[in-house]
Amino acid sequence: MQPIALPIVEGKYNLKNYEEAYKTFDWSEVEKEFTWYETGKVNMAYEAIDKHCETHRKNKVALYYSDANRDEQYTFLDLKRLSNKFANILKELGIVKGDRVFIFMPRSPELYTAALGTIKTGAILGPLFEAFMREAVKDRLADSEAVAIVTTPELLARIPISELPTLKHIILVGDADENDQGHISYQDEMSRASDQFEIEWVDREDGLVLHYTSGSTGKPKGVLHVHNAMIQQYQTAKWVLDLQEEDVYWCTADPGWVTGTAAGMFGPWLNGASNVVRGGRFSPDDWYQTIEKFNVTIWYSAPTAFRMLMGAGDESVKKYNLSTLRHVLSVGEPLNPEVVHWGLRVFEKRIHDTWWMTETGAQTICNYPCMEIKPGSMGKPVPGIIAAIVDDEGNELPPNRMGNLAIKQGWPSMMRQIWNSPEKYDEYFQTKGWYVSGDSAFMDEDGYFWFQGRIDDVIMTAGERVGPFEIESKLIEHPAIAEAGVIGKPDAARGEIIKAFIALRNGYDATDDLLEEIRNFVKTGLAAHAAPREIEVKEKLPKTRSGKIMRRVLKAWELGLATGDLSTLED
Ligand code: 6R9
Repeated sequence: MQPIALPIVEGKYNLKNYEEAYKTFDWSEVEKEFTWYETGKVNMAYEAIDKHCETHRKNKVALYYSDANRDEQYTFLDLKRLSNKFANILKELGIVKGDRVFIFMPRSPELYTAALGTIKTGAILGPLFEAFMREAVKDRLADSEAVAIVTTPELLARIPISELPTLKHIILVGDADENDQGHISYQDEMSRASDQFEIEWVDREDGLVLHYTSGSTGKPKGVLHVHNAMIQQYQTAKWVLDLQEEDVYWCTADPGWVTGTAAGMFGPWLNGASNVVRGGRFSPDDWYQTIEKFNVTIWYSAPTAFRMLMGAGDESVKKYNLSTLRHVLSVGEPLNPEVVHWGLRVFEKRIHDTWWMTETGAQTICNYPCMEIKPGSMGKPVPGIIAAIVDDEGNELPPNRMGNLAIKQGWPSMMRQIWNSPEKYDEYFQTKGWYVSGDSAFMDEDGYFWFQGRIDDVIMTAGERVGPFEIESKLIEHPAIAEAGVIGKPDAARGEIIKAFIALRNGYDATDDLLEEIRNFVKTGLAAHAAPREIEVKEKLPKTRSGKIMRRVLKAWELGLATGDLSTLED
């Protein structure tokens, strides 16, 4: 069954003819945009912010920020000066190129200032989502051997400083009390720091940002991106986001995730766009208000958010004037055709699905304004990107055959390292020059890609990527739990929810209180979004002879499917 394609809406788009561009475009065309073309050196923060201060954009608003208590705007010149100040603070602390500096705080102008200032020093930025709890924070800071962290007094307790020997500097944003003595006050230092700074010019292949993400086994892995990623982040912001001079752009993602840096900071600012950041939590009214208040023209969000807005009903959307919107996009999980049709009805706009990953560093398979959309499809490869469906040996499969979604190795924003783990990095690239994504998909006869599922056991819940192993490891730390297996259970609103199967130790009963305690144990130990929404107690869990929990069998139980080949099952 072939769904009906949504026709192109006429308009002046940056990418005018997809097929033509796909045939002729070469990444070397973009290289001239950046300083390395002349000097051999570069810096993302210069290209994103300072560069525009030498043009008509100097006094253009770079950042509109609002939350329940604040409502502020910053020009490119403001951000240049503020990030210079922050870079000076780091420099005085002795931070040098290549050091890992983490930022662990809610979205705020200070977060963006600190991120840009960090990059100006040549240090590698480690953004951490504010919801992470003590152990998740510790794993990431320890693995990367972070030397400094920018955080708030509220989050300070989640940083086990005494267990992190490399962590020398804590910079606190917000009112510190006497317990916080000995740490550095962001406000005090910013008020005295100079707003002049000599940028650390780096090589294209020097580290820029380290994003921790989940796989199906082991601890989260640090995906390293380098300054060279700007080539693709710049170009996709132009073609996919379609950013133009007058646009006001709102990406709803937090910089703790790749969407929030690549498409929430770098891509838009490289193009000199005005960026909206909304702090605080999701609420339909706040979100619609944000579009109305800032006259947002381009809006990038996620299926989970769209589904929640859809759930809030037409009445809520009708209260606001959203007529400035001209381009709407989605990323993070499959975008249901139903949501696309809802978008057509309530916004009178097509929602453009885009597919990419932390590891790809920028958008790779997308729908473009100048192209027909097939609701339910992720679209076609970005010009300059070669994508295919391959079998396990790396042979390309013909249209309509399901297989591994793969990208030809060597795209500009490709990750360059898994921190501390060259073996893990190599695992991605073992099939004939293809990067194998871990997603399964097929390509139809028109070249559109269709997502089918994850091949591994990674869970996508409310747009966030969660590794089952990390949750299982936490669960078995609980004294009542003998064994644990975690899967994603399909859920209409969240894509998947986390479901844990557990076996209890002798002497424990599966009371509601105990299950609630277990849920809280994960919530407070790892992160709220990692806590299982459902817990089912079993006598025993299905294991392989080598003792690995068979999540595949758990999933089959859950979905009422046949369990398939059980030859490796323990008994
Ligand atoms: C950018 C980002 C990556 C995983 C990816 C896939 C899922 C992302 C999707 C999608 C279906 C889309 N995913 N976009 N699935 N349709 N348009 O989300 O990065 O957090 O690393 O997640 O998300 O499974 O492999 P990340």
